[in-house]
Amino acid sequence: MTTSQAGDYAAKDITVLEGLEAVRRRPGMYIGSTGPRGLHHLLWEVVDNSVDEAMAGFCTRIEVTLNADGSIRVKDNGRGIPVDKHPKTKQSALTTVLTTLHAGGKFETGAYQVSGGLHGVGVSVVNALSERLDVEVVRDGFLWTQSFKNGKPVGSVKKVKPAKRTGTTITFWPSKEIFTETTTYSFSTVAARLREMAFLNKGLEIVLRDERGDEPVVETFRYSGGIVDFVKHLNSTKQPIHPHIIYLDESGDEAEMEVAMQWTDSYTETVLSFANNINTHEGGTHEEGFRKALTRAINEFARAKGLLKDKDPNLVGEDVREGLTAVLSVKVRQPQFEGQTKTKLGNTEIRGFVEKSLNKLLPEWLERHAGEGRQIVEKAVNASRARVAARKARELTRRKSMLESASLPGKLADCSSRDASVSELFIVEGDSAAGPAKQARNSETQAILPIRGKIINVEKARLTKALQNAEIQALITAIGTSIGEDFNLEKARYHKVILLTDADVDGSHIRTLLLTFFFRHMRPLIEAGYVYIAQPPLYRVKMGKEIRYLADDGELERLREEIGNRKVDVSRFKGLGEMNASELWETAMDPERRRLLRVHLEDAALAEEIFSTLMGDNVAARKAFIQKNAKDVRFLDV
Ligand code: 0RA
Repeated sequence: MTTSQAGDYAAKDITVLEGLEAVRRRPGMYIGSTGPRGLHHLLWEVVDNSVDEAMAGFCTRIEVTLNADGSIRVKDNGRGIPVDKHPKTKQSALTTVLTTLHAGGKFETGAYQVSGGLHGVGVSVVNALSERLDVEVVRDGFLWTQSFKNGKPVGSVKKVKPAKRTGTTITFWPSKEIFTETTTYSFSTVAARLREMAFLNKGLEIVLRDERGDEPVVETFRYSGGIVDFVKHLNSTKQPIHPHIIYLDESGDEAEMEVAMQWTDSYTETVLSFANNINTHEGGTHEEGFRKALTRAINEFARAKGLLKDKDPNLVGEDVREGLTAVLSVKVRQPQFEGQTKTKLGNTEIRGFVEKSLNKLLPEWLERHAGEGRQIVEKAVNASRARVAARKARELTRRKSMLESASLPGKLADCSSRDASVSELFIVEGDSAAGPAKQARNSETQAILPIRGKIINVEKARLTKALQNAEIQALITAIGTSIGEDFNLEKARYHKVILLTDADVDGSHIRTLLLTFFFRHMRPLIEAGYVYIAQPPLYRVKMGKEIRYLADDGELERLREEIGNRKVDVSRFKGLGEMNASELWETAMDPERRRLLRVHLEDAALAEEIFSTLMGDNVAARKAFIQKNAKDVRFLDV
């Protein structure tokens, strides 16, 4: 907005309205998309503002309510958005914050801001994309309110009545014109993000209420241990190899950092990093500093205690991080977010800050807990031995040639197209289903890879072992991207990898094994949106001449309600193998008629929890988890 001269209200107002019109014209520029992700962004934006108040030390409680009428209310007990009139604009600061692009943040310096990244676009963007938004502020002894329609004020700020304490309540109704796909929030997505926020802001109480169902659902997140509780939570289904969760923190002029970590007996590493509460999926300078200091501290401790001899080579980062669960959180005054998804921290000064802090703190901790230090080193030494042995056995070169070899697996029925963007790979369970699938397919664009029996559970095996598994080898060569650090998305031979498994327990087990493999070793394939789940129907219903395929019992029930007591002929499919080629084509393969669910991992921590719980050793935890989440298979259905 340009500065306007006194009295030049009309011109000023036009500039403001134009600003928000731009948001409505190109919403994707501001919130990424107008799909479910963009919709959720609106809420993150509002919550971020309240969390900023908490980080500044003025807010202790945030309440998020998913209302029955489709609106969302976010209430905090911060200072309240200022309502006083700006001497220049003659407009209440409240109106300015809600109607001016990028004017949402604090005016004072000194506070951390979640700006520049995914969020931080300002609540005015939420206002612009809401058909209605009501704001209530308690401040200066009064309740103040204002309402908006599509970003435009419906009236001026009203001084309603005297009121005690302070705070801000924003209620918004996402615009159905903008969010054409859906305006419904997912409870589990919101809960996961709010829980993460509560972990990252020690002591902050965040309450989530869902008033949309018959019975209200309430979850309260408050962690007095902060990220230590986060690590405890991530490791709740794993077996720690030492008792204490390591917690280290440091604050400097330019930033604050804290890290919590604990090693378990697993073979994978889980390092979650955050900058100003934003999950830095792509890493960045804070992670680089952390990794460097960690590798150094463990090596120095190992040598000092004689656990590594002079002749032994150093442990490499990969060895040191095997089985590690860590949460690294930094708060930076002016974060720079880079990378494809703007989730990579770019501030160069942070690398040195984190590394230097940990170069001091880590050795101190290890000295004070020498017994635990030894256990950690022992694990790293074992990892190192396994790695060296594998290399000695030419495992690495074999793996390279295997993964890069031009020869495709024998049982792959490939498609003829070499254009990956139109090519699809169906991973089909069992030979009996593979036959009809091969017959039915469009062989130009659809390839079939049969998977026999159970593939190896990569959660319980080191990578070298997993790579000896024939099913895994076939999978990797067929997809073409290689895995782990060698992964290259551009080499993907298909832009749709579709899991086609039975609708029964075995089918869902195989599906989870496959997803676990993708999650651990080909995560960018999921992140790129290339992994899908086909949903073959459970029922075929004949109603006279019409045939309908129904996904589940719920759909069958709805159909019965719909048709009353008309006579229908219902048959239940037992498995894919029972379908003939044309049925399989119609229900699971024909791009015009099939149902596909795209798999995506919005929240790394929840994904981690799901995979380690579903595929790990803790049977009780697995049972409890499945019972709790039976209706909400988010990772399998969003
Ligand atoms: C601008 C300035 C101040 C606070 C806020 C905005 C503020 C915004 C939101 C949005 C949701 N909750 C919020 N709480 C506060 C500082 C006010 C002061 O100095 O007293």
